[in-house]
Amino acid sequence: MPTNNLYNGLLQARKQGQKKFAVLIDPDKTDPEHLLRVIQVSRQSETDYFLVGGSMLLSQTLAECVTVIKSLSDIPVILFPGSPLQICDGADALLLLSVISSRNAELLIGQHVTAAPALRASRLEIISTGYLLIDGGTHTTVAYVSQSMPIPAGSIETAVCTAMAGELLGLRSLYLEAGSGARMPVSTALVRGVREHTQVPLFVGGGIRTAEQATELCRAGADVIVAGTATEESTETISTLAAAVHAAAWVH
Ligand code: 1GP
Repeated sequence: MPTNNLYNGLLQARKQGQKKFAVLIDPDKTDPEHLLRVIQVSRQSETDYFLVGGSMLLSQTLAECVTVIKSLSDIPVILFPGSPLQICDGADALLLLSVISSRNAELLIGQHVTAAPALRASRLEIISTGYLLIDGGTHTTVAYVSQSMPIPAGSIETAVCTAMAGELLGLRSLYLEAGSGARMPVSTALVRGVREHTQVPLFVGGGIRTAEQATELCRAGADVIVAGTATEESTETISTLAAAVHAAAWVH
């Protein structure tokens, strides 16, 4: 029977105002040498989670990537699947993403139906997650693949109502996503709005590159900061972002 350890850890951190940092690893965008370096720097900087997955994976290296990470570190691995094909029992948990900002039935419930038997049979801890795509100033792969329009960056009410609906439907976490490589991350005003109206753990990702951005997003109410592109470009960014996130513990 899968445990609830990872989710309970998120709840506890949120309650205590601690902030978590996750490095997103897209198996297509890393080679063995780079992966080893990412793992090494992540361990040194006490990165809290690895998220593994991508909107669209070309290579068949997901399972191998997870195996390498697990063999070299104790950092929990959370699958961040772009499709039901990205399920792998070697990981610790899986964010079961429902793209609640879209009206694309396949990504709201269709693919979940397809994946349900495999998820049930797996040992993965499943964390149902309301995934909100927010306009980050660029056309992103996730918008194309999900065939959905992002919520306009300035439409805070729409994002807040969508997040509230996701929570009311029973989704156990929320993810505000500007898209990989976004020009601008989700705004602090939007994060603050969602935080004020919801209770579940809040992930924020897409276009986060600097310590200042990470700090501000944490102060606005993000519980977990996710970074991918910036860490692919420079592994040193992992240390910078992890330090900023961990220093942004929030008393509220
Ligand atoms: C995770 O898609 C993001 O939410 C990652 O975005 O690659 O821009 O960091 P970046």
